[in-house]
Amino acid sequence: MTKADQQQIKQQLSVYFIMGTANTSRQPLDVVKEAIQGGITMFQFREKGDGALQGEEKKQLSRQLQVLCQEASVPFIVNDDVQLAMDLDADGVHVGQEDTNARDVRRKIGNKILGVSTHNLDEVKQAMKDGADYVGMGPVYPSETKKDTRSVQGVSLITEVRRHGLLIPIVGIGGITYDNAAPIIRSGADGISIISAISQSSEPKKAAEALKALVDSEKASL
Ligand code: TZP
Ligand code: IFP
Ligand code: MG
Repeated sequence: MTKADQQQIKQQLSVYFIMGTANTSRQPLDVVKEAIQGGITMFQFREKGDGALQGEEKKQLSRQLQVLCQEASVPFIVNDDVQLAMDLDADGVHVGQEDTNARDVRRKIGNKILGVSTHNLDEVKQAMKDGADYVGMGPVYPSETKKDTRSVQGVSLITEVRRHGLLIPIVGIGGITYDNAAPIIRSGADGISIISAISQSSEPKKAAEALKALVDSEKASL
């Protein structure tokens, strides 16, 4: 990972949209299409929860979403499912602490993007050793989308990691909206990761647009 690659990932984390079929009552393809039009900078397919697609259906939807992302040069990341990411030749994989060990994932995916969820400084250092390209930190705020989270941590871990001089790309996640996003960037995160504030919006394009403008302006003012 060169310095230039790391700068590119930091840029791509700006507005990182995550979605699966459980996160919308609409056609997932329409929602992601609109979010892309609004300027999301990365997308993660996270097919979990009630009525989650499996097998061939999951594969077909993921392939269609990947095509949309490719047409717009938005990196397409698969949550957890390393095999699916390899089958599709996705741009990357995101894993949590309970999922496949990050070092094993790195071995399997070569130079694809690897993201790891982290909740304390030790997990961040371990993720860096394991070859993570970025780390997710949260929940920053209470989330209605994922209830079985660790405790809400605000921006404390983001602040701590930057205070230690660690330069790994960081994205905040959990309960993030237009109104509470700015402190995350000001604390040193490179972006915000969002499910419901875009997927449940009546206008995903406008929601994404506003978030992108906010993150860009916060980054420019640092
Ligand atoms: N991990 C921690 S919080 C969360 C995940 C996947 C859900 C984020 O969703 P929302 O709707 O942006 O709070
Ligand atoms: N963080 C992230 C990300 N993705 C997840 N699926 C998750 C936590 C549980 F934003 F990508 F870092
Ligand atoms: Mg996971």
